[in-house]
Amino acid sequence: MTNVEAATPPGADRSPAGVALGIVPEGRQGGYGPLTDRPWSMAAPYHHPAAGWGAAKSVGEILLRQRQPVGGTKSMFVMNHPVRGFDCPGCAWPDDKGVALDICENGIKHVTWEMTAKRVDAAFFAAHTVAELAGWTDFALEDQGRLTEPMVYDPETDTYVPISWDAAFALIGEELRALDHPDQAAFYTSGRLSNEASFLYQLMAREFGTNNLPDCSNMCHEASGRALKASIATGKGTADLEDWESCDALFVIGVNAASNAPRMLTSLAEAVRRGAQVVHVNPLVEAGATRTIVPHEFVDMALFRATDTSTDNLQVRPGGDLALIRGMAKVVFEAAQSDPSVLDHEFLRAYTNGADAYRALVEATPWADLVRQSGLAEAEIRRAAQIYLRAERTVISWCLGVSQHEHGVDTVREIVNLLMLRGNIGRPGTGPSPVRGHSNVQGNRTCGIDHDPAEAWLARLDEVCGIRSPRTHGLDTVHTIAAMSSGAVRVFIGMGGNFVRAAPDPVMTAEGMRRCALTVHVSTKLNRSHLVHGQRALILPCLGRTERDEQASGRQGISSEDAMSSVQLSIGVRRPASPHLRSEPAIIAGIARATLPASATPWDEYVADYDRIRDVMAQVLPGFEGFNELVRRPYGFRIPQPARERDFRTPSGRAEFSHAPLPDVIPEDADVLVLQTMRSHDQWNTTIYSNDDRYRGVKNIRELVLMNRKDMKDRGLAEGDRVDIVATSRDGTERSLHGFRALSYDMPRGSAAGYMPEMNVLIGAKDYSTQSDQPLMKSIRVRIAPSTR
Ligand SMILES: Nc1nc2c(c(=O)[nH]1)N[C@H]1C(S)=C(S)[C@@H](COP(=O)(O)OP(=O)(O)OC[C@H]3O[C@@H](n4cnc5c(=O)[nH]c(N)nc54)[C@H](O)[C@@H]3O)O[C@H]1N2
Ligand SMILES: Nc1nc2c(c(=O)[nH]1)N[C@H]1C(S)=C(S)[C@@H](COP(=O)(O)OP(=O)(O)OC[C@H]3O[C@@H](n4cnc5c(=O)[nH]c(N)nc54)[C@H](O)[C@@H]3O)O[C@H]1N2
Ligand SMILES: [Mo]
Repeated sequence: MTNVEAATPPGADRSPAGVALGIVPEGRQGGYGPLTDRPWSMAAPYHHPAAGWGAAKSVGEILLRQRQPVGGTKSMFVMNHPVRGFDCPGCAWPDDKGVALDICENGIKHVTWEMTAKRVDAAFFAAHTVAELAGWTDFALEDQGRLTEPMVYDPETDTYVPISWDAAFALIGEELRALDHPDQAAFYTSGRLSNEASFLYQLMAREFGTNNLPDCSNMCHEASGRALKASIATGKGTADLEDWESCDALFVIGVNAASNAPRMLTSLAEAVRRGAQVVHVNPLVEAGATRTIVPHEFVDMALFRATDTSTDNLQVRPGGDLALIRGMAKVVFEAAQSDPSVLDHEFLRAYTNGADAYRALVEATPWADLVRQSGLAEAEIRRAAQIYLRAERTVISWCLGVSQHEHGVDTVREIVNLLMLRGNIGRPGTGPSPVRGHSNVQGNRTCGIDHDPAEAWLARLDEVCGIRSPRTHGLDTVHTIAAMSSGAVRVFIGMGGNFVRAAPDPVMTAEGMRRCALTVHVSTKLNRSHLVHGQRALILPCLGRTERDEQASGRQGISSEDAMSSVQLSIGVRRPASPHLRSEPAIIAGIARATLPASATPWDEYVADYDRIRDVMAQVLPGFEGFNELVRRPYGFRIPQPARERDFRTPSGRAEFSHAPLPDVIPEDADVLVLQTMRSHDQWNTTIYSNDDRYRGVKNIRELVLMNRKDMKDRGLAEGDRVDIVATSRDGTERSLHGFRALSYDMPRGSAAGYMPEMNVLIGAKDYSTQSDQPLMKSIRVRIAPSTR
């Protein structure tokens, strides 16, 4: 299917605010990606194996565009190197210890994007007003290159103009100290921030007097954290890479591995090779769920030798995962009637609570309900259960396809229930294994980025650091948006990220930002959030993960924690993009000194030598004793986790079965589809590299909606027809997109899919889970009809 764009371009509903701020641009082929008039096309989905030469070619194109062909290649060889490299700033997948060159296509793209030779300097800002920049695509903004010096918004000229670091810090200090209450400020974190900077950031916020620490984790794995805490008293998965390498069954639920955790393909291929069962659960059969060329195996790449990455694929209905898991548990209990040994009675008796009530609940749930709610046939559920029953050791992993739903917490807890039935926790080759997103999103939490911290944690922080942390709960992402909108939050500080683009209800978020007295963004690249500013506004440019960080005591390294709780040192190797850049710890310390003149915290000492930050962290964070020594070992260290040793520190001292009712995930009105927003292969969250989505066969278009062929036919839609998409929010308000192209895809009836962040305008501010407060980014209720414009 291929076509050239017609006259009326696609777009969203145009509220005046949205238009002025560039939040809802009128029609651009390419969505928020590069502008183009090249024809778009949709081939049959990719039939070549994932990774391999298509990936190599795609990397080459990015290297060229960022004018980095040589440096880019060299950097690949120090990335994820155990002793002298920097940790890939991409995803949180752990480094494979057995692999000399553990890299992937998207990690390389990501690093290259940071290393670009292009610069956004004072001359650039002088030449473009903010109103003009608001009309640019998000791609074009980031594509200008790296920010080079601190800038302040000048309302007279509607431009950003240079400001010294000291004056910038003084301005922030002045605004923060002028607030009536510290809770009128919010301190956002994007998950790339290092452990050391995270620790300083939360220390500053708490010393200042607020727990308002919203973070990107509120949009990705909040549900997983809450569920695992309730079930097994840890916010993290217990499985690590060795468990992945020794399990007999691996379930991969709601993850697009080939695009979002490409190095996982290596583990999947390896598992299939050694005879393990690998079952993907996803409404879409994603490229990485079938075959791959293992990313680092260049000989295989040259010979185009592919390896299978799955033994089974289950096309569950959106939100139907809990029903599937419960169905599998039902089969386990059935089997236990004739062979009691299928249950791990000893584990259940010694370590858990509530197994009998769970059994009663599962047995009382009729197959008809499980089949209807999962969207799978009873035979398919039984097949998955047989795989689980035959496996001695099982790992279950998941990502946003599970967490970004209303019932995310219940679903993750149901996963733990199923694992517990056969003692698949705290034993080699087993365990729950959430696939985390940003490279250090898990470490942010460990180091205190948490709007709702535990009392024990705060008490320890206070004792070691000599401060008095506030005890009132802080604001998370969705509540920060509401608070900016109502005027309750007046200062927004973003440590990385692109809040207005990543958040739900971007128009409301943008209007909230505009109401603020001050907005501050610590960033590497220009993005939309810089253009949607408060009365006063600063852009503070920082060093990236790949760059050398020199402080008074010499070259500094920072650490990060991967999705499997391993903490490693990362040392930047490149010359900084500009001599004026400061490190994130230095910027935080600068803000802290200006805001807290009487602070007894030795901010300057911390910045001079990050070992001093780690010394304090070693005293505050459980499992970090000897941090400075541990982190310098090759591959760092794994944070001890009681649950991994079957020490479940819940109030009862036992792992808790949950007893959630089976949720009804099917819209009452047959005309309503459940729309999920996902990433293309060529983007990193709000950073869009191109308009292609190679593995899904999509070229040169982002304003699309994927649908089941029959759902299209019912609505009188032919392939590539333009449609209007109307979403109804929980509060009854409607939001719409128009002119998007409908394209058929192999997916369950009643479901639809399109890209974030173009589709974020469909998510209302009230559309978040009551269980996790996560925006419902995979569960938007929409009507789709032929476009009327
Ligand atoms: N290259 C690249 N890598 C990334 C990112 C990136 O943008 N680009 N982002 C990073 C971040 S922050 C994160 S959080 C992760 C995100 O990693 P993913 O969770 O893989 O991200 P999505 O693209 O949102 O894809 C969600 C997947 O869940 C499936 N899904 C949707 N609804 C359901 C459902 O109801 N049930 C099931 N079983 N599946 C469902 C979708 O079809 C899709 O395959 O990736 C990280 N890695
Ligand atoms: N509809 C919908 N919306 C979603 C999602 C979805 O699935 N659907 N996913 C959600 C998820 S999982 C996440 S994690 C969020 C992502 O939300 P964010 O983390 O807020 O967004 P990013 O796009 O990752 O941030 C990109 C910006 O980070 C800055 N940056 C890059 N590197 C660095 C660095 O080293 N230091 C600093 N200080 N800044 C840096 C650059 O300026 C860049 O423009 O989006 C969420 N939004
Ligand atoms: Mo994420």
